[in-house]
Amino acid sequence: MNTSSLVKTPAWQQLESHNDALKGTHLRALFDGDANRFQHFSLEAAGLFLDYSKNRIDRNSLRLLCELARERGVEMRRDAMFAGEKINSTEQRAVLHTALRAPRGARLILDAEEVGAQVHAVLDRIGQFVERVRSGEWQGYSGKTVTDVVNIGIGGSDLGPNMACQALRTFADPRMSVHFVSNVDGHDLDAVLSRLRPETTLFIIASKTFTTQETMMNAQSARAWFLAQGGNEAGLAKHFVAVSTNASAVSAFGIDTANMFPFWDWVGGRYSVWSAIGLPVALAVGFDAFQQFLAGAHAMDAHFLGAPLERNMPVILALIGLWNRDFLGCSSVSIAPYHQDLKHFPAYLQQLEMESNGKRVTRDGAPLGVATCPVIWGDVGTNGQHAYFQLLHQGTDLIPVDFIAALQPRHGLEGHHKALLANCFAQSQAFMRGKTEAEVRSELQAQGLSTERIDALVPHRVFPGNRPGNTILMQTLTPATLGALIALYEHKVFVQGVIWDVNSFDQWGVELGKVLAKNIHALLDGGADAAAGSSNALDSSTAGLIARARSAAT
Ligand code: G6Q
Repeated sequence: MNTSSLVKTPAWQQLESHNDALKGTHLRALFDGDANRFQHFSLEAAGLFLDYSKNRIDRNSLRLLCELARERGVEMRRDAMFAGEKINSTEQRAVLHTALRAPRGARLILDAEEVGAQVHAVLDRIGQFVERVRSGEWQGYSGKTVTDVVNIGIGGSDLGPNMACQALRTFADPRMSVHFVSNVDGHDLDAVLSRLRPETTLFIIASKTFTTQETMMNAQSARAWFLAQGGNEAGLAKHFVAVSTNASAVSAFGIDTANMFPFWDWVGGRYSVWSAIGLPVALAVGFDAFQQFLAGAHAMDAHFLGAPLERNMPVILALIGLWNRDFLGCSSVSIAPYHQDLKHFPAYLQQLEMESNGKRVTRDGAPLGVATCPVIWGDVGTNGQHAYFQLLHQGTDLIPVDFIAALQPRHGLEGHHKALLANCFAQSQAFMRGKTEAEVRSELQAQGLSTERIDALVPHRVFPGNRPGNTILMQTLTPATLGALIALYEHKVFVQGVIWDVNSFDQWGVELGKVLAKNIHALLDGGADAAAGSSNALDSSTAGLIARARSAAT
């Protein structure tokens, strides 16, 4: 197999020499050398503002990075995705999450079917259902209205709606609580069920395939709980609905397909919050707000499709990320939302980025030869500042940070928001500037410390700075700005995937563990081990762990 052609492209080669030339220049110097750096390296789109000036780039870097994007066919591949071409080559599927948020009337034919009409037919059904539940017209088996919704799903069928419900909690109807159960660990479901009453609970079983072990097991247990706690078979239809692409499995589970909200194989799990998988979000915030969420994402789609690469927010975010990863060697990126309601956003992005671009071969199967997706992690500011930011400031790794903040809060508490924003801006400033030895010395001298003491303290109190960061701002966190924010990162991931030439839309890496877990489950249940020497024979570690679990169970 040949290695990827990426490193041989003219733009890549020029970027390498450019990197050598720029290496010695500190971010402070880049700011000192250009009074308008902020204006030059920031842009606005779909209600979001991106400041990427605190990255180790100059105008030349940006020019070359955009050239790289052009050489790799980003525009052509983007258009192919939007047009419904089967760009998910290993699964022979189109990738059309953008069609889920296109306005009514947008036309797109896929395999002789009108996609827009299908999407809006399901959206209409969601709208009607949401209205019935929220108005109290939809009643449980004892005539009571729904007070609790439990979404049972995992991965893409959990992370998006869970994150969005948290992000939009100030828009939610306080009379209804939405809970999320994903883990096969019974502690997850048990903790939720112990607080609920079956007669006022609505379960959404969310699974694209309707075969996922964790979800099926939780769904069966929820059903058993419902029947054991006073519900009856006839009442199941009022308390269990499904979101899936697999109507026959939904029926087999005992859910009437009239209570199933479908989606399609061209919607990837981690791109599915815009589909019926977003049902818990629509129930929480109402259908109008859900439509604003879709409209926000669509506004970002329109920008991504129409803006030149140099002024295209997802493209710029992607190129900066690629520069940091492949030229500066950053193997992880920290996501720091300075917004409590975005607390699940880092976990959501973890799946979006790492499952999409955590790949090591090209679409043709050739080894890549360059690093792909960095590790994505993080937590809300200001909490992270009092935990791991130390390492970001003074540790041995270079870890860029994406700061995300809203300019206006949705609470009325005096003083908090300015304190929050001050911390957000101060951290990105500190990462960029650092603190030089001269600055540390003069500060300590002013405190009257002895020269000896100062010499001892200086190495500990110097901050190298020169640490890259982006800042994304929005006016307020609303359904629309949240939609735009998610779409921004979706397209960022897409652009990086095109440049690396990986298939961002499959996830074969998830499969191996699933298959092995099935075998081990059978062994834990008392099945016989494979004969020593056979290809299924267990290693001593796995066999030892199974033996311990078996003996603990007896
Ligand atoms: C996402 C992945 C994965 C998937 C879950 C749940 O892109 O495919 O996270 O969403 O494995 O799958 P089901 O929805 O089929 O249960």
